[in-house]
Amino acid sequence: MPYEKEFLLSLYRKMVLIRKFEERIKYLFLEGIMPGTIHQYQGQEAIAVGFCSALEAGDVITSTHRPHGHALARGLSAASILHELFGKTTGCCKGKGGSMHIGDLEKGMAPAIAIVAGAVPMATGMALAFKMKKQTHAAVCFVGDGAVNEGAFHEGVNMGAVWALPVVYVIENNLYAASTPTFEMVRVKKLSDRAACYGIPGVTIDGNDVVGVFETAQETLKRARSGQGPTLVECMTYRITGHSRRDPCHYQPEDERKSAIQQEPIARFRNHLLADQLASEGELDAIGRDIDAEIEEAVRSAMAAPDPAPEDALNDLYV
Ligand SMILES: Cc1ncc(C[n+]2csc(CCOP(=O)(O)OP(=O)(O)O)c2C)c(N)n1
Ligand SMILES: [Mg+2]
Repeated sequence: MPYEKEFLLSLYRKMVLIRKFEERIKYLFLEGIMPGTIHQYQGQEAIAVGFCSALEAGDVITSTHRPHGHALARGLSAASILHELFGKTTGCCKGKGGSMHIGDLEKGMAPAIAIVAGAVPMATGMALAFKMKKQTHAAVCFVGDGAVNEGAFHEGVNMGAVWALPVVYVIENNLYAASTPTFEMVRVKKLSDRAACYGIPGVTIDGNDVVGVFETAQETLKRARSGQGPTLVECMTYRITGHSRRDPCHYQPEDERKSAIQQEPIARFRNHLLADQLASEGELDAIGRDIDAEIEEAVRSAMAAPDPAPEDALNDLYV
């Protein structure tokens, strides 16, 4: 691979950070220690990491009801997210957003929107602002496959196309919208075929290949920044966790699930690094141990952090 070892290990590290973060909070949630609900990102890590690794300072991403992976990939700390999940004032949204509204504009992530496709017009609007201000920044809009049948998706993507805005629309096709199989909801064979109706390029790529995703991100962002407009990128992947809390995934056929797990992005990339002698087992395990320590410290500090004062409830409201 034509990449420095340091860069490849940074991709691996970020994917493992997301996986371990999600696995840790799954138990905090199931044990009733963490409040609220969560939608998790296990299995889709290569998409957030591949795309966010191609971003620059000043670029912005939008996210969905499944935002933890996007936030970690964009550089929000595990601690600032965990504090938010515990509803603490020290969280990235002062504890007022919770899981589905994670974000930090200073880090280049608009607080996530849980309404399916709700962030599409917002990403388009931020890209319009970049263009009007003559900035070379770009927006990356992550959506699920379920978003493509929402009106907001059509309106947002069409407007981005018409005005050739610097935005990349990224569909994370994990084959399900909650428990509904994606290809029972559309007649097209590829969701990227929808790009034709907006007159923009559409591609379908392997969303479990982190380096491939990174390369597509580089190409489509270059296009966006140079005034050539948006691209619709469909990343094929699989959600190897439940849709949300306590979902046992009974609707995922056993053989489909088994083969998807064999294709999951982290083990695949790890095997690749080892086979190409780009890293040793010891080095990769040490990365995992570092991350375990980082997450444990974040959990400890989140649980110890102060709860918001009741009188703060009406602060930061937009009226
Ligand atoms: C407009 C709207 N309709 C319904 C919901 C309830 N809902 C939350 S997530 C979800 C499924 C979304 O599927 P997809 O877009 O494929 O994302 P994934 O969950 O697979 O990441 C639904 C129907 C919602 N949040 N917003
Ligand atoms: Mg989906």
